[in-house]
Amino acid sequence: MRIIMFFCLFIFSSYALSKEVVVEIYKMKFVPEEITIEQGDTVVWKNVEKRQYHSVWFKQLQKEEPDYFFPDETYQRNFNKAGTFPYECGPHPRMKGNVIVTNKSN
Ligand SMILES: [Cu+2]
Repeated sequence: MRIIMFFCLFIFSSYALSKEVVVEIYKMKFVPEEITIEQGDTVVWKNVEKRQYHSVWFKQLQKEEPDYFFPDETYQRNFNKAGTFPYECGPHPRMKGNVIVTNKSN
């Protein structure tokens, strides 16, 4: 019984340690353009434009452009590997951003 409790605690604590970080998309920009997160964290892009759609395209990681998302919609991605991941907006290649994923500090 005690072992099961420890196991549950372990799962719960590792879950609680991974964060969700929000990047807003506003006036044709990713805000902030560059973010630093830890391995395992999730980035949520939130479109807060009035009417403009966008996409979040990691060209190095995926060949095909993902679906556009519209105001009040979100797009999210989990980062399990450390590294630097540049991305851009499919319909607006001038819009660029960067996700820096650091090793999990224990
Ligand atoms: Cu865009």
